Amino acid sequence: MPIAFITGITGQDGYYLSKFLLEKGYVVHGTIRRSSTFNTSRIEPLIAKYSKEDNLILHYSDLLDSSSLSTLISTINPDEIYNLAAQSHVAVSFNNPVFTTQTGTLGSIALLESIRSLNKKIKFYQASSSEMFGGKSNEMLSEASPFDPRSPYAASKVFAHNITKIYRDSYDIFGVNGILFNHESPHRGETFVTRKITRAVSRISVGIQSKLTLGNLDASRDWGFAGDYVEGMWLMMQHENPDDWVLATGESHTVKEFVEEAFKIVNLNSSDYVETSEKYFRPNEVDFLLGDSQKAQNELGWKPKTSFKELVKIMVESDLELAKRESVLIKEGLLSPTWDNS
Ligand code: NAP
Ligand code: G4F
Repeated sequence: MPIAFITGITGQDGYYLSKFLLEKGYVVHGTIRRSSTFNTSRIEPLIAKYSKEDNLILHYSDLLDSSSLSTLISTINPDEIYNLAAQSHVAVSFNNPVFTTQTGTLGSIALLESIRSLNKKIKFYQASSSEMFGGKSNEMLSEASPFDPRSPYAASKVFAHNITKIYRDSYDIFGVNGILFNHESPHRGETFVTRKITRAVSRISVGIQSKLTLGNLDASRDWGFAGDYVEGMWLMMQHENPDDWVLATGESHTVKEFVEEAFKIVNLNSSDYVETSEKYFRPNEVDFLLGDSQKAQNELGWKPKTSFKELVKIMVESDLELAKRESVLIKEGLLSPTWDNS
């Protein structure tokens, strides 16, 4: 059975990728961070299903602890490493620039060094990002487009992207960069804009929230479904030669369009509930992202399966179920709503 090692297994992509690999028959090892509260909620169903047979094994580690990463790689000797861990929130990266940069850069080089010294046959996937492009024009962006990072997060991703290429070219290591445009799901973190919107719309619809406060409504993103994108990550690792590939839908929508589509699903008018606040604007904005995934389509046979409208619907419907459960708990006095004004 092939063995995969995933950093960031507790995140959105970590959940979808480990599910995908486990269903393919992989043994999956993942790193989790020690935390004072549980941080494994996304992967609990996978733990219940796969850990008894030792197909899913979790290890305490941190991207800043290179010795623990190296010990794990030498003990597990995986076939494939997927480096998904990151402080992945762009706005937070302006407040925590050193931590974001350390996590985004040191982890990738520590993993690549482990591969170089322990076993050069181990394949390496780096989670690169469309944020690296900067988004100052309305052009379609591909693997050939220049990088122009606009946040500490994006700058750290450029470093990790470049060091992956450097190890590939210098040491003949199978290192790939997946340049992924925004991808979302019901498992998306709740402070990213799509999930913030679908959580609020659902709570407003069941009467337990009164407004939705956002930042820049004009920013435009190429939004796909995370479940589609993890298949692309795996396909990159199965390609004959390592390379860089863009995964994107080829459609860009503004935050305002996402908001309107989400409210339409619950038959409400967004203008009755949405307000903006300076608090959610960033010191520097990526205005427009639109990706060209032709190379991945031609070389990997990958293509996005979920449309923008389907994505919004999947997320709103899932969050409606959550909101209904919250509504019951509020009525029973077991939960206090804290989300208005957040
Ligand atoms: P996510 O939900 O924020 O998950 C991030 C993961 O990284 C979590 O498991 C988190 O652990 C872990 N982590 C954070 N800091 C760490 C550290 N110092 N050491 C070890 N683990 C750490 O992100 P995602 O949406 O799944 O994205 C996965 C990767 O793809 C990230 O690298 C992201 O930057 C990149 N990316 C995402 C998108 C997108 O649209 N989703 C697009 C392009 C690239 P905790 O659970 O303990 O916090
Ligand atoms: O959902 P966001 O926070 O995602 P962002 O900044 O595009 O980054 C995500 O995608 C990247 C790929 O391009 C990943 F690399 C990264 O890790 C992350 O997953 O914000 C999207 C847009 C921004 O322009 C932001 O200014 O939405 C705008 N926005 C407007 N109001 C808001 C809000 N964003 C957030 N998080 N919260 C708001 O209230």
